[in-house]
Amino acid sequence: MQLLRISFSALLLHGLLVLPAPCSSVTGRVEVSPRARHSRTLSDIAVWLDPVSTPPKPQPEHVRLLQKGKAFHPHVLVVRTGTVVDFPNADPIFHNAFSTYDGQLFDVGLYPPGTNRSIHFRRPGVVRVFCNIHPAMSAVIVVVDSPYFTTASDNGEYRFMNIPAGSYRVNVYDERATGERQPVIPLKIDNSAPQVAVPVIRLSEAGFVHAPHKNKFGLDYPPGSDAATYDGDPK
Ligand SMILES: [Cu+2]
Repeated sequence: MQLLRISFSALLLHGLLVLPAPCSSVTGRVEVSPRARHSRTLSDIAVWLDPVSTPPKPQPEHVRLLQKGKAFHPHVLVVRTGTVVDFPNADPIFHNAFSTYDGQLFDVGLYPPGTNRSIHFRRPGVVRVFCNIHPAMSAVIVVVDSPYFTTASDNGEYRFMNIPAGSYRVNVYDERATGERQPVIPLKIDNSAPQVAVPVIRLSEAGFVHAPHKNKFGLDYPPGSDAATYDGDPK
């Protein structure tokens, strides 16, 4: 019973009780007008807070981009720099995953049902991912130098919890946005308010055209490949 009488202040004094540092939640909304024909939801818009001072590098973490039903799930994946992305093949057929975009070049080769391939993403950037034998398959991996990232809800809302005081930049990425560059909003958090609201971020998808992509050799997919339809639509 004696132990139970240890006072709160004594625990603090001995460093046995660590009070959480004050943090704020950050909320906001992305509006897209006009929307592209293929856009039925805003849930594949990436949103992240870039800390102005670089946070320490995390331990590599594994995140999954599933190949199933001849599609990548999710269509847009946001990960922190240093993350290993696994591409498990849950289909009864072979798949591939490759990117020729400058965010990170890779090609995991053709691999059989029930197996996995992994890629370590070491630098920030937007990486468009395709399958070399199924032209309808595409995904986007947004690699960010920040632990604070998410995708918007179906109607464009987002929320970050427990953000410590500091200076940040709010970034968005919408693969169908056609503006010159996607907006970046400076944000200062001093934790004096429990909730910080970011002004609405407005994007436009006017002029978005879905063009078929090339295979990993930079050539058109051979005739007879699956129809090159867009798989960015929510299933
Ligand atoms: Cu495939």
